[in-house]
Amino acid sequence: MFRKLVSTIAASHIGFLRRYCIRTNTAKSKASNPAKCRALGQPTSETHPHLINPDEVTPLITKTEYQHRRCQLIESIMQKAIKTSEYQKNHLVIVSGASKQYMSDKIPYFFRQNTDFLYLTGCQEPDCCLVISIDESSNEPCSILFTRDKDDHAELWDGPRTHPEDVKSFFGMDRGLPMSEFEGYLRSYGRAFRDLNLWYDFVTPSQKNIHTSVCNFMSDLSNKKWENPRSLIHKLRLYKSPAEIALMQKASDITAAAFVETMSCSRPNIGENQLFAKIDYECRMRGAEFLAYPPVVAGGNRANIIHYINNNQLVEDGEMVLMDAGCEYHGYASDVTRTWPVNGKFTSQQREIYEVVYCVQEELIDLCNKCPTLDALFESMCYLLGKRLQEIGLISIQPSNTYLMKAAYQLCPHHVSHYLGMDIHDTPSINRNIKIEPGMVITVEPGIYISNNNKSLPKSYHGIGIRIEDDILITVNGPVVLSRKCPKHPDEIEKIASENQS
Ligand SMILES: [Mn+2]
Repeated sequence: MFRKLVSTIAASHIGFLRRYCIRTNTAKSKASNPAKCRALGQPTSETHPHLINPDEVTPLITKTEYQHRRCQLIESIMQKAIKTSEYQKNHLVIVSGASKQYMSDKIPYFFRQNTDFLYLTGCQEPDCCLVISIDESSNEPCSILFTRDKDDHAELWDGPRTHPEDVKSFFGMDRGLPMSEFEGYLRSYGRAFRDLNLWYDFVTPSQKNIHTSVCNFMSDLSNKKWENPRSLIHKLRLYKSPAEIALMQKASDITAAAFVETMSCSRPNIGENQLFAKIDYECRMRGAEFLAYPPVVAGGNRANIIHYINNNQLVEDGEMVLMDAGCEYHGYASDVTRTWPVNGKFTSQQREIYEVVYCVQEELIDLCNKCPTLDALFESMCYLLGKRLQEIGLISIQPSNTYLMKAAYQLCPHHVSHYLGMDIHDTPSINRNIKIEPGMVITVEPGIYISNNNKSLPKSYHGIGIRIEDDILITVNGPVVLSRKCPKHPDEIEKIASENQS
């Protein structure tokens, strides 16, 4: 019946999937919620009512939203299949979660879930796997979540694991199965449907055991046809839902407030590690789980090392601090950079360069009204920086724009923007040459870096490294600066940074 539906008329499968989605979304589990008597491998509204409301799988993201994301993925797969006349085949989609990583012996790193898997399931446990089958024998696509087998000893050490029986009601999946049945499931699926399209990321596998099983499964198939679902998932992740926007707004608010506290505790000879500790503390105290990435806390000339994360020097009187930091709030990141004088007062050269970066950043945010590509935004940054540096006499007046932009690029060697979301460099398979659209979140982060080794600029400017970075939501009414609560005007920066000077 399924095959008939999709093959009769191309458009009909969309209607079919819509009906499937509506049915799944409104279906009420008749069984009483087993989570009430049995703990899951992650917070629920019963165990963590301060974090999760009923019907949410993760904070603010409901079971319905996760089901909708899976439906959207099925839709994009079918749409792609129709274009390549593969729609009559059976499709098997496998997206694995991450495994725990160890720093030594039995000492784990903090667990980070595979983002694509988390986006589609909301499952926060290690070693799980999502399988979606779209086949001709059943009337509907089927989402299965494989979870770790019960293990009393392991659970004594690491806490409870989600039971496959609880997967339907909590995650809104069609089925839950124990991981020990994964290989058997693949084998019997391969026997039943010889002509199938496998959707699996062979390029960046996230779980060793799953990868081995899928490779074995693939080698046994007579028809070895596969595609990577990664870019389809990234296309969905690129556009943020209202709940995701609310989470990102909160992440930005927390980061902004933490920045204000951190700036205001600065004084000469403060350690970069102390500023790191301060921003981390202020973010966590406001509800963030942790910083979304190792922050750059760079005093003086070290700001010219773009990815400086040693953070182990003292910031001397007269130097600036460049801090690139942001928290992660329930799976969503913020990414903010501010640069301020550690003693609360810019020198005239610092202020001169700061104002150039500040004005260019404001102009670039304004340019987002025209929905350019990120690469076009980068070109604009080079041009605008070049123009302003010419105005203050740091780049010589030459007729050619190419010269201007090249000179500016030498002072800002990094891109001006990336997509932002569950990952810091979000949806990396999405090219930066597509026009930005409402629903996307991007960073705007111009900078000027004049190291002590710079041979073309006067010595009085040496050791100045400045970047200003904000998180921008694109809407139909123009750009919204999510990190707007983080001060950046030079007067405001000086005021806050001089609050606690002894
Ligand atoms: Mn950034």
